[in-house]
Amino acid sequence: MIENISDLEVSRLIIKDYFEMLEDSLESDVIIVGGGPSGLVAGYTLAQEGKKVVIMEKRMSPGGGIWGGGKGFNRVVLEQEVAGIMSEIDIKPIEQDGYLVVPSVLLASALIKKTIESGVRLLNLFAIEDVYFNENRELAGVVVNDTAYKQINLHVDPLTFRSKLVMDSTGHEAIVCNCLAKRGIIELKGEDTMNATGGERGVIEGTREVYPGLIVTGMACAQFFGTPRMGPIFGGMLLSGKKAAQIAAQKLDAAAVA
Ligand code: 48F
Repeated sequence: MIENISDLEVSRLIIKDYFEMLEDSLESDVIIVGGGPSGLVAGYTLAQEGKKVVIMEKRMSPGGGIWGGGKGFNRVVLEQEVAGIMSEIDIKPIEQDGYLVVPSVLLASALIKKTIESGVRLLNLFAIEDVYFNENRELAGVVVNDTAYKQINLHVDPLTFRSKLVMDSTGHEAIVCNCLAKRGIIELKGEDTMNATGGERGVIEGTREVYPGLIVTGMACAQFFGTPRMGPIFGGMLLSGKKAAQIAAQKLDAAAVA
């Protein structure tokens, strides 16, 4: 029989655990803005290599565009090249006509589980509104507010979080890139029309450091380089996350030696 629950103790436990994580997240190796497929894969891969990673996601649930499948039909299609990633996150996809088919809700939840269990600090309901530069004008963090304040248009001053690298994993919004573009620091080409092959290739090839301290992943690459969108095929997003993690780890390791 459940009895004698202390309501105050429940509140205290939540506040204590959350604020310990929050304070620990103020400085990290990598801030990943956006918890979609590319950001989650980059996050758990880096965390498994011992890097300190914070993912900031403006919505309640990470997973980005995965949940909706295609037009709300809750399946996603992936290329055979991500079979290894499916094993990493413990999913057994259906193989059909040379593709992998997975329930979108399963893919989103498996990626989230893997990310949290790998030690990534996940801050949801965190909306990035600006970037933070170090004294050399390299990207060195983000300026963040509460999603709810932004939704009700309430002016509350934001907080700053620092990191050695920032990833723009915000998909079509490319919010970090846009913070630089609106000041004329970089130029965004804007994504091209639907073409799955060109889109997937463009995302993988485009995953790179596009400004000192800023790595783009996923659909943000298409916004940056003007490559096509590709609809509900997700292998390119997952491979982009892997490539982004590799680039970030190399940079962090090189900086640690120097
Ligand atoms: O859009 P999203 O899933 O990014 P992705 O990893 O994957 C793209 C695919 O889902 C799909 C596609 C093809 O396969 O075309 O679109 O490139 O996830 C982006 C995440 O970033 C969050 C947003 O809520 C989503 O979960 N996000 C967007 N703006 C902000 C943000 C912001 N200002 N602050 C924090 N998170």
